Amino acid sequence: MLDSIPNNVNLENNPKLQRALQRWNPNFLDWWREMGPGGFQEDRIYLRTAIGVGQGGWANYDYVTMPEYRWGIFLANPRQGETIHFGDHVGVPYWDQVPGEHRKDLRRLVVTQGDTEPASVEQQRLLGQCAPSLLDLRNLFQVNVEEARHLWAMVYLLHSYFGVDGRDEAEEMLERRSGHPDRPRILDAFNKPISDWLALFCFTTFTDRDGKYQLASLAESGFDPLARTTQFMLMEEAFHMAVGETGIARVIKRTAELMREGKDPESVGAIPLPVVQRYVNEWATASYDLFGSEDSSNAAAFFAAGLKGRYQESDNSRYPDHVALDDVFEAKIFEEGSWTTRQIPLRRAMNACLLDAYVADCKRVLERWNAVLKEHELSERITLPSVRFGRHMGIYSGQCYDIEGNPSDEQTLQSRMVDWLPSQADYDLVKRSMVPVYEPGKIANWIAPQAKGVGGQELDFEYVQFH
Ligand code: BYC
Ligand code: FE
Ligand code: FE
Repeated sequence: MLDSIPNNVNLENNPKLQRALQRWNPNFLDWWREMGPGGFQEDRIYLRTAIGVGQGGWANYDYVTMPEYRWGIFLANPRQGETIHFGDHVGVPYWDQVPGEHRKDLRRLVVTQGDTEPASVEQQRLLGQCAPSLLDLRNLFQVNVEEARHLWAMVYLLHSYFGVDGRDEAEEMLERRSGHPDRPRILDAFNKPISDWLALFCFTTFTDRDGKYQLASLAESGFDPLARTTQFMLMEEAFHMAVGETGIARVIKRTAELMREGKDPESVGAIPLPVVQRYVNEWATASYDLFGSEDSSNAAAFFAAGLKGRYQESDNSRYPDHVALDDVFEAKIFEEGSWTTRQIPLRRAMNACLLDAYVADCKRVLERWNAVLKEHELSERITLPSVRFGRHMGIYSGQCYDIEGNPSDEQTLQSRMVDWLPSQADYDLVKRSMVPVYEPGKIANWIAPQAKGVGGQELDFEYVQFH
């Protein structure tokens, strides 16, 4: 079985890694059958498989059943530079082994990153049962197999570079479970249920985008295997985010069309804009928390050690100073009745810097969603919640801010929460819309069709062949 793993890490000539994967793989497959997409393991899905890092390595579409998917192990091509370009070790050659003094931190970063990947598959496991079209169903499974490949990527690092501890961590990746009371996934957003496709599209827009920013910051790492592994993963992240962004755009389009016709979207099983807004608020906020605290000694240590950089750290025009010892990051915070500016030493504020870059990216997505409303001559707009609203991590957690980030008080927040976050009635409404549509070329009533097919196929292609 292992000879069929597409890879560019010379697996053929690495008996130690082969043995490690031979032990891990059956457990992985057991996990996939138990926690992967529920009910579709025998069906043939028109999926893309990465078989190389070059251009042609990408465009391999064919029917496969998911347990037979060829999960691969890829590193991006070697980087331009050859030396660490930020933190305390600027100019030191990239590490191709784990430096002893950074072993604990690196292991933790790899484990945290790796843990999110199977978590997301678990969160999405029942969505196939209410897919709005065959193409959406196929796209969900493409995301799922790629997240599982991301798990493979981190497990490759654990087995290759972290010895016995790495092997144990690789096993534990398959033992934790999203939302489990005793063995939860590591980061909070990965323990939240994703019960419908509106939540899926918000998750892939906002939470996979956290993935993009975290992976990009790890792609700057002085530990070269981590940098090149995450660089390759970023290519797959673009598809996940596109599923989310176009998904929400299609929901908005459908609702806007109905509103233009003077119909109440809910009465025909579509989703009213305020419900979309509340889902956006829920998932954007949960994703902000994934950046960790704005003021973080961990972040400072990761940066100093050259393990985790800022977004596009190697771009000198973005960051003239890659040592970051002299600067501060200013965070506005409301304390004891007035606004103050907290000055965070820049290295301690690396999570905040990454969050800033992320929020700017999210704003561009919202502009594109709002362009759909504008095209339909509607005055409604979707907005992004303030980074101060509803936080459970960081300097704003435990404080009272409204959705726009203005200071508030607990009572007001309580009374306004139904306007800002989804209520049980919202979840129920969305759930009622989720009727499965599995006929090629057909689409559910709550969402507009995709603009085009995938893998060179038309919209009405049979993307999933049921057994
Ligand atoms: N939930 O110093 P702090 C993806 C913990 S998504 C629970 O503020 P730090 C994907 C933290 O661990 C990308 N715990 O933060 C997307 C620490 O614990 P200890 C995933 C949290 O450490 C969709 C304490 O709180 N990749 O790939 O600077 C589908 C204080 O932490 C949370 C990564 O995250 C939270 N939200 O930064 C599939 C990259 N936030 O020390 C996949 C690797 C913080 O008290 N991870 N804590 O025990 C990291 O770089 C960092 O661990 C974090 C946190 C950015 C997550
Ligand atoms: Fe991923
Ligand atoms: Fe992803």
